[in-house]
Amino acid sequence: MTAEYKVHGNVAVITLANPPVNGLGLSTRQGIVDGLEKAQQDAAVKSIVITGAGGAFSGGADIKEFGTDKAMQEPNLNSVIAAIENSDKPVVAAIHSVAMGGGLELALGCHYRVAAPGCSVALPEVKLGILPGAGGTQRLPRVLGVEPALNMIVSGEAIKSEMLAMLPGQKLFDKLVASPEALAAEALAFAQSVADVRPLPLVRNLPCKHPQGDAYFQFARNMVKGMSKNFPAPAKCVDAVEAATKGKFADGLAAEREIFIHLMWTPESRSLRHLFLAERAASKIPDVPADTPKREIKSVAVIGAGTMGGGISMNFLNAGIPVKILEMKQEALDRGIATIRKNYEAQVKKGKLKADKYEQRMALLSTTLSYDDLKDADLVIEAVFEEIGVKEAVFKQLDAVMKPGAILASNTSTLDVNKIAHFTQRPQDVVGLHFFSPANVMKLLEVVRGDATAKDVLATVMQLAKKIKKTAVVSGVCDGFIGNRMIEQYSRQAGFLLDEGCTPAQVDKAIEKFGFAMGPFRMGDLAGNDIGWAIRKRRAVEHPDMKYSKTADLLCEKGRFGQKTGAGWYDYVPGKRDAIPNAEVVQMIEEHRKSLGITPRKISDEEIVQRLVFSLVNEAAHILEEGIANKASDIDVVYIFGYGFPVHRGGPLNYANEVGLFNVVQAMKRFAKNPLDDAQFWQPAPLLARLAAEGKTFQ
Ligand code: T1G
Repeated sequence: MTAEYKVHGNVAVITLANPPVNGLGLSTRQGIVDGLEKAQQDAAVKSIVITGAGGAFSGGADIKEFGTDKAMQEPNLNSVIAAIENSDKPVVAAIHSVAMGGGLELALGCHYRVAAPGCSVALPEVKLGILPGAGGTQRLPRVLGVEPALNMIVSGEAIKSEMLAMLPGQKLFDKLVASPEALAAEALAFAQSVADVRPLPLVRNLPCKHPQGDAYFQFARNMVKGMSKNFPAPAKCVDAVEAATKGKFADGLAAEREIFIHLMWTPESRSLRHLFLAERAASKIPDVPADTPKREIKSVAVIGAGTMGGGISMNFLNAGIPVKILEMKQEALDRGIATIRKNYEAQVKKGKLKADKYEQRMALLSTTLSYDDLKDADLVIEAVFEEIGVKEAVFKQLDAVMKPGAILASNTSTLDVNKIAHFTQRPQDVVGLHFFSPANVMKLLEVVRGDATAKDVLATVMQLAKKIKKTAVVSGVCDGFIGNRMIEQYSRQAGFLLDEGCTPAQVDKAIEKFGFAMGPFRMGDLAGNDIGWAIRKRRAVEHPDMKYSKTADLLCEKGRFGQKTGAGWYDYVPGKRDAIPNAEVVQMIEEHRKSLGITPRKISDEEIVQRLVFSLVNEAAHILEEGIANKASDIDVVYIFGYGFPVHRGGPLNYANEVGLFNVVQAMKRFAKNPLDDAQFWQPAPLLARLAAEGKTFQ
């Protein structure tokens, strides 16, 4: 049983013990009701305390149970809460650290709540595409007031217990103790003090009204509508809280339950729950045990003070880790430091960073022109020009100066990490750390595992990634690793669509309607079309048979590199990001079609989206079967956090599962018949073909 029962004097204490966050799984729920039953039967027990062991009161329903029978199996959470409310003896929740979702709802079912300061309190269900399903939308407004409660439920954000305790008229906490250490004793004393109080107070009996109900909820709906594109749950939260103000508690609870079950089965909720677990699963490497010893990273060196080197450095400064940046020339260093300062000052100006914190971070930063100054760093990350000869020179220098046991990392986005590792005498200490620009903003970090990379190096960088608030995914060594290898096929399809009859705006609009923030052509203009141009030139040498549309090269030959040159696929007005279609570009594409003897055809948005998205799916299936990625969910994490795949679709492979792999393969067979496309590419990857044939999904 993952709930312990112990009697202290005349108080029974039920302690949730389901690490890591006391998720309210079936056995924990059973343990609570068994404890309540024991307490009712024991005449010596006058009152009851429920608390959580370890680092949480409770993180809510056990997300790992969702979608299984256990999640709804009795006693379900509503039944547990009903058992608490029907207890003959007072039940006191002793809350600390984390009280979220079902955990907070459990506490709201208790007669009293005693909290420690510093406890993160939230109803974050909306972030999983659902809403509180155990009375949270009905009880929280009764103890906090309608507006503060609705704000918490719609945002899903955590608020500290001491802040909530200050809300005028709040009835969430009956007592806020002085410190977390004082909670246990104070909760016991409180439980004794209310042992004889009758009637037992029930949150459900509190009134729940809003003075301008209709107007307020209309305002709330308008606000929520604007901020929840693609997600149905936030608007439903408003409906559920409004129900709390409209009628009897039982009716409101029934309304909440109905909405909860509806939302649980929406594809958006399935996607969000998939991503919640996928993001956390990414840090687990199948052959690297969680208890693998990690190397201590007390200081970091960065080679290169350019855009990437500066952004990378900021991540470590933000985590309080000293950074020494090396450049070849003083002016390059000065420029790099100035850019870091500019980035911080912009954050200070926006109120996102306190001035003293800014100075603390800058105090951790030093610079040098000499490799010898780097020798004591525990980790060095090179972020120099993307050319193998330059990398070779840098790694040979690093190999000569860095202390034994230092980790040598390359920020390369496409080059062979195995080759780089063997420029040194210590390939086991070499790893790829592929940050995404802007490196101090983008959450994704591809950790590229060389053949020789030691397991403790991997374990160390995965732990370090969490510390610098990155979502790290391990990739094997191949051209483009995971994300860039997939976007290569996506970009090829985008080019073929132009050859066959689309305009850049039509392709972008179709995929943006699907949910991408930016289509491939607006994205190219943002990143710089010259980057893709350089990669295609390199690829033309390495893979001469790889078929591309020539339109992107024609565009670059006109110097239309994108926003940085004021014009690319689209035109741009200085200082604005609006992509303005350009007639000359459309004409250039038309003339190119004519030169190929292609008669343009009308292409549906559905075909555009399928070819772009399924090209990602097929390449991902190859990446999986080659072992470049450890699991399908890792690829979804890469593409959501690094390439803007729409969150409500859950990632390319989650989306393929939703569509049905049989249907994906059927579409690919159609595309393979198109002579202007790449029939060879559209042969389903063996893994995809097998799963589709067996009626299975990517796991
Ligand atoms: N259920 C199961 N496992 C959970 C969990 C949960 N609710 N929350 C966290 N974990 C696991 C997580 O997968 C990871 O596992 C480990 O705990 C540490 O998580 C009826 C139905 C609590 C603030 O949405 O926000 O209640 O990787 O890395 O940064 O209305 O986890 O170690 O194997 O995030 O310290 C509502 C979600 C559920 C809370 C801790 N509750 N969790 O953050 O650690 S729905 C939530 C969090 C619900 C009711 C409905 C955070 C945290 P592993 P972590 P952290």
